[in-house]
Amino acid sequence: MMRSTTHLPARRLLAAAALCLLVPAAPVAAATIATPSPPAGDASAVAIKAKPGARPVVARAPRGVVVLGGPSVVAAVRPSAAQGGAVKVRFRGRAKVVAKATSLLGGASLPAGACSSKQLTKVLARGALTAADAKALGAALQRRACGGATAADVAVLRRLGLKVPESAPMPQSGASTPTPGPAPSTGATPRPTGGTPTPPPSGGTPGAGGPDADPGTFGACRNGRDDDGDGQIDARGQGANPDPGCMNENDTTETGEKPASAACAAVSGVSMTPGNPTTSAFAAVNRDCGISAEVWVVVQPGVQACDVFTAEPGYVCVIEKLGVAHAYQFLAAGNITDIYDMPLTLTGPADCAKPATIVLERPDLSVEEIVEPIEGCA
Ligand SMILES: [Ca+2]
Ligand SMILES: [Ca+2]
Repeated sequence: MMRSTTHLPARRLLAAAALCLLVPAAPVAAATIATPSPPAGDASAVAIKAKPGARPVVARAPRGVVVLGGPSVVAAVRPSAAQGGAVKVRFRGRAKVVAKATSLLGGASLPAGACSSKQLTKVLARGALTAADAKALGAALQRRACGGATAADVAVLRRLGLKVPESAPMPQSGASTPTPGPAPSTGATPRPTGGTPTPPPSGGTPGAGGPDADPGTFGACRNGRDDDGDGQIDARGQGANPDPGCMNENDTTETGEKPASAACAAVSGVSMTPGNPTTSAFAAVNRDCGISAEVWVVVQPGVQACDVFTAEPGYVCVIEKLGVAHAYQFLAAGNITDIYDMPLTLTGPADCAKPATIVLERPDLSVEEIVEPIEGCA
């Protein structure tokens, strides 16, 4: 008893001292920063003063918006099909906005600090793009916003749904041929001189002028025609039965998609729900199909609501223009998956005469399709 009373105060002091070492002096503050909402087909950015090396984390991004950036700049890129709204990012520690640009493609420029490193090439959220496209978008936007953009960069930005002003020519409706001419440099952004107006990227891609290219007006993916004769027409959003060979409406060929393997097709497909065989359907992609980054489904006359269940977290199903169901991983939340189960509600009684299409977009950007009659459709 005596012993403990004499030693207790010293022990308590020691314990209190140890506790002081464990408790941080002050909680680490987090700053949330918002970008201006970019117009459709454009990009906005904020220049930021934060700790060097601080990494922004996306707290909120409208559907389809791509977020790029690092410690001193964050850009919100809104492809034409993406929703509007500001992007919010969080930084550990103090961070504040020092400059804003609402329209990077309209000619707003970034402060030199934001351009001195390649932060816009870092993808924080890829929206509805594949990882490779999001990366290509970042690199092209970095050059576009900071000077040094090439015709190939402009082509990449346009292919991914951005509206780049006509400082670099592109074939327009009614234009006769893509004949080169001097580029009228109307854009306010710094651009390299020369202005060679050829849109195809370097490397002499022969496919750009292939058999189903349509020089002069819109390309093969938005001309309303079945250019490759496979019964599918144009890009998603351009027609009721889009062609998976079109990456988007600015693509110049409808070709490139391949049939999925027989093993995959055997265990996958679209079927009507037995209790409601007119407007309720189910699309399934199963294990023999291998990993897909994204899946989209076309059932006539269209899909008005969808859901997706996969083996990995973070997937959403959205309805795109003209009733295409599109399942993809929102904000790259984890591993991509090989199994997709997608309940679908159709816009009207299923058109049993028309096959359903399931499109598998692979991580290596190749595209496979399953085109089959709708099971249980009468
Ligand atoms: Ca076409
Ligand atoms: Ca095709």
